[in-house]
Amino acid sequence: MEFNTISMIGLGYIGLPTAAVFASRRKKVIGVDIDQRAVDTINQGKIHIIEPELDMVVHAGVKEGYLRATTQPEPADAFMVAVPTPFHTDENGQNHKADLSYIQSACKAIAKVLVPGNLVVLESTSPVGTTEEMAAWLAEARPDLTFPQTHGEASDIRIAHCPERVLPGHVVRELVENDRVIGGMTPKCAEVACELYKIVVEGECLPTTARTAEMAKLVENSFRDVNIAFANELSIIAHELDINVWDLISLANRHPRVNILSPGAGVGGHCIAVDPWFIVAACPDQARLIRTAREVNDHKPDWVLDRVGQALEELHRTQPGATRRDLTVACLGVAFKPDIDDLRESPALGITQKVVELGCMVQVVEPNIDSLPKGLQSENVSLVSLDEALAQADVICVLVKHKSFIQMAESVKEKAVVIDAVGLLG
Ligand code: SAJ
Repeated sequence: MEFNTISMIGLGYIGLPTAAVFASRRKKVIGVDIDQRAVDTINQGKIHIIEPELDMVVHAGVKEGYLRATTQPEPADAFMVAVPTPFHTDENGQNHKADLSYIQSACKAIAKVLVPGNLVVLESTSPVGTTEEMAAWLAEARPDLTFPQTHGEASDIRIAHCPERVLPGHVVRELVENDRVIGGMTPKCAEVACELYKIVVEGECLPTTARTAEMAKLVENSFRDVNIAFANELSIIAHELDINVWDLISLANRHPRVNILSPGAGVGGHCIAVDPWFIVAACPDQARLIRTAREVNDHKPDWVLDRVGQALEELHRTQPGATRRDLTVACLGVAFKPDIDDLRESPALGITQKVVELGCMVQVVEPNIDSLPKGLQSENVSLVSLDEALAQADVICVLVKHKSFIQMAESVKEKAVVIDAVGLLG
């Protein structure tokens, strides 16, 4: 099948890089987003998100006339949907089911411009069955067209799921190099979707069913979550037993078939802490290990915070005259993982906010930001350099293993009280 025009619905962290990479292959790409500001920014050849190398690819795509953004869908040969699938929020607050309303709105929008021969691919991370649901929404909106769920290989519209699997910070490279799992509602749907992805993907395009592709994405992130939970649980056990967990893991990893991941301040980001819940929500009685891993990782920030509280209590015992405000805790790192400036869903940020509530002075050391985020703007908080923190803090709490901290590890080690959640000190 020929793909002359490709439309990307949703121009966020996945949609925009994907649209730009297709444009770099000299395909006409129409990006669609409900956010007028994002659309205007992109049409000026600029970007509204932070991702290395992306600005260059978007700028080139717009300048050469291959990439254009708009708020209203237009006819195309293929539609790719990359919209958010956050947790659902009902009257009792957030639950761990997925909110599919963004996909539903995307379907409503593209249904109007669908014509026979079109391919629609869902890229958003979704619970098993969502691609079938998407097909049902499209069919409801366009009773004049036929869809795979009723007409199989003979349908007018082809439908597939191809989950994104790129690492934030390396998106542009991984979009091209990674293998892709491509699940069709029928084998023909998968075949046509593989043809689309082969325009940009240098890795392998692996055809399967839509349900397997949906589950593959959830399983990839659950695999990581379960393994990080193992490391986090070990760190708590080792602390109880007075064993250095970093030594322990590096020794155990000398076994040829053991590869324990790194304990940390918790699991952040937008994917690994979210996706496993979609499996738990679907099979609550069966997904016991996956649920427990989530709980272990979610508990880790509280454990780190308890250690800060204990360190402060200890200081009060040795300095009976000191008030809380006389004590300073430095939090090293608030990003959700090393060497990025992304603070969203960051356990380090959550811990730091709770340290502020302990009433002490708080110094935030985060070399990747120039000002404190809203949640940390309080009179007892300041953004300082590592040198300042090392000179002034009573307690140093290492929350993210940024490269610049590793270079200063020896100086951090000299501090009397260090709570090292990430193994900076080895
Ligand atoms: N972390 C640890 N210990 C480790 C590794 C990570 O505590 O040994 C923590 C990090 O500090 C961070 C969190 O886990 O807080 C997640 O970081 P990450 O770098 O492992 O993953 P993300 O969220 O940036 O990206 C993941 C990737 N998934 C996998 O590696 C299976 C990426 O490929 C996915 O595309 C992305 O989620 C997504 O969109 O689902």
